[in-house]
Amino acid sequence: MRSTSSFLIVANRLPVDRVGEKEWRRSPGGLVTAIAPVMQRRDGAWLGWTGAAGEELKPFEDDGMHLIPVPLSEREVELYYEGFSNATLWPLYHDVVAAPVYSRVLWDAYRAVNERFARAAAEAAAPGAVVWVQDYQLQLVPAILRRLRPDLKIGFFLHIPFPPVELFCQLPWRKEILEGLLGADLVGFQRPGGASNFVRLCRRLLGLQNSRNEIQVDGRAVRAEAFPISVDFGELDQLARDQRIQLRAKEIRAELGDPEHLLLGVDRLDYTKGIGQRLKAFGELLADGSVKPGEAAFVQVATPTRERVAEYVKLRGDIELRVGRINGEHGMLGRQPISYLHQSYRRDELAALYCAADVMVVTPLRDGMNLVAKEYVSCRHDLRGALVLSEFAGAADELRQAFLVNPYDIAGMKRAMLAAMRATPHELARRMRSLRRRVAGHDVDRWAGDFLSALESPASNPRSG
Ligand code: ADQ
Repeated sequence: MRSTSSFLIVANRLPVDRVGEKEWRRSPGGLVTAIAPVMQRRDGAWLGWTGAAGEELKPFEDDGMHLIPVPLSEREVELYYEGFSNATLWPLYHDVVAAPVYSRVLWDAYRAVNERFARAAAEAAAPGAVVWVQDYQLQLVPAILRRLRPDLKIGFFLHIPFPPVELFCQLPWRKEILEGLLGADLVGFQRPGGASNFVRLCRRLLGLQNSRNEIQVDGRAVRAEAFPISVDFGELDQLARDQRIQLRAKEIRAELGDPEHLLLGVDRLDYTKGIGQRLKAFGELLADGSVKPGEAAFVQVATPTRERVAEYVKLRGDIELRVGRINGEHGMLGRQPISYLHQSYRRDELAALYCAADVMVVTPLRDGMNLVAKEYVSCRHDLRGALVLSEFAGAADELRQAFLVNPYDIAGMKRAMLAAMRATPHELARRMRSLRRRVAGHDVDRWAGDFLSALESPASNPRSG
């Protein structure tokens, strides 16, 4: 087994989940779906936690990838992962839609775990290697790694939004986070707004000079730039054309009683995703008679996630209550208007759902990108299907031909859902053609390729932001 790698991904989680004692399976979720193919092509190594507290494993190979586990104790999972990452940073970076917890104990754990990841990366990287650090759990890694290994090329990509100055300034450790990120040569964001928030904060809080998207720090230039992440359009397009998927899509519709309109939501069960708001809008459409019982069915798939964080426990209860109320009021024997599935789905079953749905409802209150919107578009070679999309998802920058909504505006969402249900086939095809063109031309390969070539190009020749 090799000792060091010239290309390294550093992420909170390894890209695999355990099945049984010794077997692993590639895990679902945005980050993994996006990077695994790049990893395999470049024969690199991936460093991250296995997902089991207290587990210490040696590096291993799986699915064509070299995987290097970083251990986390039970207490670190609670303080660094559930705590600082998901109860402090996650809500703060998503417009404080839930109140962030600010606690020095959580911060200390975050710092300690970031230090461990950086040390493990420093050991695994070959001289002059390219190291690509991922996401909000590891924002201190770039600076620690640079201190240990100044020879490395270090990139960082933030998958979630980077908040405006006014919100970020709440964080008691705001300077430390900025300094952590500045250890990278290139800091990537989903939207141009994230990059400019970062540059502005470096100027304001650290007094650093910049020219456009390039910040001067310790005689180095750090670039901040947007790289909107995407999906594997070709793979999804092909999957959706598969006869079995098409048959399954028909079957799903039949199982739901062949409604005239099938609406679909697919999300992690997260309070940023606006699931309650969209169900409320749908419930009101039934209540005010705009949609007749039996005319439309709503399928909401909500993957369990972060189940030990208090806000998520509360959210689950709230959503289940809302679904129960709407079904209780508008259901008939053997037929419910909302099918709510608190489960994870296989990729082919998800593709069949996308093919079956007339209206895909993606209404986050704030979202870095939202891959579900792009997956839906990739599956609709038939040019049917409408996408209702929140203007607060990063994807809204690109998917301009969606039915764009403000998820806080319930009346507006009702109008958009109705417009999507009533649009003519001609209009749907016009919109879907344009959406597909965008995603096909800006797929996940392009995202990773753009980021890595910007990282590997000399700093004196920056790409324009
Ligand atoms: P997420 O918040 O997880 O990602 P999203 O971009 O929608 O959100 O990705 C979710 C992924 O999980 C999709 O690939 C989807 O197919 C899959 N998924 C969702 N529900 C599922 C289910 N029930 N069963 C199986 N798979 C399911 C974070 C950021 C996003 C950003 C991504 C990538 O919050 O804004 O787009 O990272 O950068």
